[in-house]
Amino acid sequence: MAEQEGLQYGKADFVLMDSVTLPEFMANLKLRFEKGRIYTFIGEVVVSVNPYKNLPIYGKDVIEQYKGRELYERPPHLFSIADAAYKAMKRRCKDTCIVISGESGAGKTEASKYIMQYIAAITNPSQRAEVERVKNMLLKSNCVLETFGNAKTNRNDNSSRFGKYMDINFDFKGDPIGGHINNYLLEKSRVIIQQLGERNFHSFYQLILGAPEQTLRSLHLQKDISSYTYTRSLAGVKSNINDAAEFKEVAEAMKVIGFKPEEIQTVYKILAAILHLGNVKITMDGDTPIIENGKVVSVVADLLGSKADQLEKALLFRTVATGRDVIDKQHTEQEACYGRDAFAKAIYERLFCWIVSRINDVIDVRKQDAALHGKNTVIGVLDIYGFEIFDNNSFEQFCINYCNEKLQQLFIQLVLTQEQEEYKREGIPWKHIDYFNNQIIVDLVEQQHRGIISLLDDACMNVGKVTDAMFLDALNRQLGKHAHYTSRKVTPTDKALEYERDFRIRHYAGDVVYSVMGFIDKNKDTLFQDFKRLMYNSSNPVLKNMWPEGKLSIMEVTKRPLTAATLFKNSMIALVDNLASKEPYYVRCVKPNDKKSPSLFDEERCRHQVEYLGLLENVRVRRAGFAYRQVYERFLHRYKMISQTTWPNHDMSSDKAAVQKLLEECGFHNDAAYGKTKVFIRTPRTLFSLEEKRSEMLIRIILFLQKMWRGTL
Ligand code: AD9
Ligand code: MG
Repeated sequence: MAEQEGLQYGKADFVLMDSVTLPEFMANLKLRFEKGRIYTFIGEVVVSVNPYKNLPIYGKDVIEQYKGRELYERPPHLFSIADAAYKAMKRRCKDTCIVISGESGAGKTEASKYIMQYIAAITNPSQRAEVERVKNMLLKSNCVLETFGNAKTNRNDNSSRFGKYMDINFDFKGDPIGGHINNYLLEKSRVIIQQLGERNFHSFYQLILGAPEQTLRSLHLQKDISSYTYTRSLAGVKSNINDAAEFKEVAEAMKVIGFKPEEIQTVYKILAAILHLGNVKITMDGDTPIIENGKVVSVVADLLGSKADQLEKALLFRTVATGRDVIDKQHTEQEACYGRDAFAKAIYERLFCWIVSRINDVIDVRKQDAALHGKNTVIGVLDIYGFEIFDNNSFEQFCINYCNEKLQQLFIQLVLTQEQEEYKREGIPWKHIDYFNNQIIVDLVEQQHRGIISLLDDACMNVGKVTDAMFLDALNRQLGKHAHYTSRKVTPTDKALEYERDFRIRHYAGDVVYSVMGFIDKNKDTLFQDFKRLMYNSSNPVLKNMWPEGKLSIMEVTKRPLTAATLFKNSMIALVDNLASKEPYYVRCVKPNDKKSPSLFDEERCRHQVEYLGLLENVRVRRAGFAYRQVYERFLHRYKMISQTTWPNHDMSSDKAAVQKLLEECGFHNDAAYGKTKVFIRTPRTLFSLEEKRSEMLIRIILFLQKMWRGTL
């Protein structure tokens, strides 16, 4: 249990509470928040409350205090968890992962950065140049990814709009030798439209407000966000984000990571092309769609390394194959505008994925290097978009919230279920602790044939025209009676929309009403092949490389790609499998209020989070549980030298009896329970004492042997 600083700061571990009740939990959380103690343990889980102010608790001096120490030796901190994961990886050669969860704005991304900084600070004592290089890359990659993947939302000024899982690889010495980033579904719809009060991705503002005059001129950009449809929404609103300064920092970081000058130029060109593309105006001239501002199209074509007439054609026509013939089919105005926006979103998404893969190129452990380094182990850090509820929730929130359901399920599986099942299996007396199991909601979303994603895919695969309203009807038919699903009848404001448009999911973290509008389009994620071919034929080799499938001719494109929701579901299932294969460490982030205030502890909001995160159940399981368990044989292998009964071998009826005797002799009998195959020890201190006794005995044995060899015995 964690070192206590003094009772005025509350209990450092919720396990120490006098009684496990919600009021006592909340009182302790509040007291600690108000005293600037934002971290509290539940055993090995760290609960963190966003302080919304800079605290002097991440410096070198603090890092030194945590380095190599046992979890319970120092006050709770992110560094305790980082060190525990690192030690497990180094001492026991275990792959570990740190899963950071909590709702939007609760502090996950900040926590993930502190954890990485800690790992960087405590490794490579011999200052090997290659390791320093890798560490620098890993740290620098954060700011680049945040620029392109984060945005201001109504919940968080720097909200992650993509999921990130980063593996850090270590060599046998425990030094980082590389890494790999997996990114999950970027919220690309933000490129073309944002909710009231929100911004586009940071990258656009940084370029417009931070790039030197000369760069802006070459990109035909004005230093004014109101000039562009895609960035206009918050023009004139004062922001406390310093885009200009960040532009410089990110340009520098990209250079350090190894982006070549022509690659950085291409990144700027792509951002500028998207901004200009948003200004392309399409109208109808009779039944023919036309572009009103051809000059803008020329600028976009130029920036993308293609020809203006070809881009114009791709915007206004679509190549379709009818039997053996290939014809140019003219768009309606609506189709052309849809195509333009889909193109803008797709270019941005490709750019983002390309940036991730470029970073991976330089941080990935090359195969030959891995062989050189021998066995390498991994610490994974997961920082993903948090659960969110907006005034208007769409397909993106549906995916994000489903992702959070999956992570909650993993937590339940690993922390609440497995632990209890093991006690049952081992025959340890145990009073079952109840908790809400959200598997039912995960199934509602992902179940084969009957889940929402399956029904959405059915709607998208249908050859006839299926509308969002028809999809909603299908949901209602199939899921109308599900305990976590309801559909709402919305009185249509527009006569053309005479149907219900919303459905509600009762998520583990609260009810969310999703507007069904746009679900089908976003799930199909159609991008006309003409745009892909256009990009594949770009004269800019960096851009061309981002679009390999543009190589296919229209006759070759037959296979229907997987839908966005199914791709996301598959990636989530793979992610959870990966996390479950590692030894997990948890950080559970709580957001103290919705005002970003450092002094307000909104009890209602916090209580809700404590409840849905299952923190109280976590305390109960932990409190009734045991900190350490080991099969009898291996336990003896490590500690048998402590007792004369077991050293060098015991003659008792079983290993279990021998372990019992050993612990009795040491006076730890009351702190242990004896299962069928394993011994369970309740408090870490007992283990600590056993370790000390073992070290003492080992020293005595060594001295004894030395004397024997010298013949002085
Ligand atoms: V989201 O799901 O990506 O929308 P996060 O990642 O949980 O969300 P984030 O880490 O971005 O939240 O934190 C939000 C803001 O809270 C930060 O921009 C900081 O201003 C503030 N914050 C969070 N953690 C800390 C901290 N340890 N110290 C100081 C913090 N400020
Ligand atoms: Mg984040």
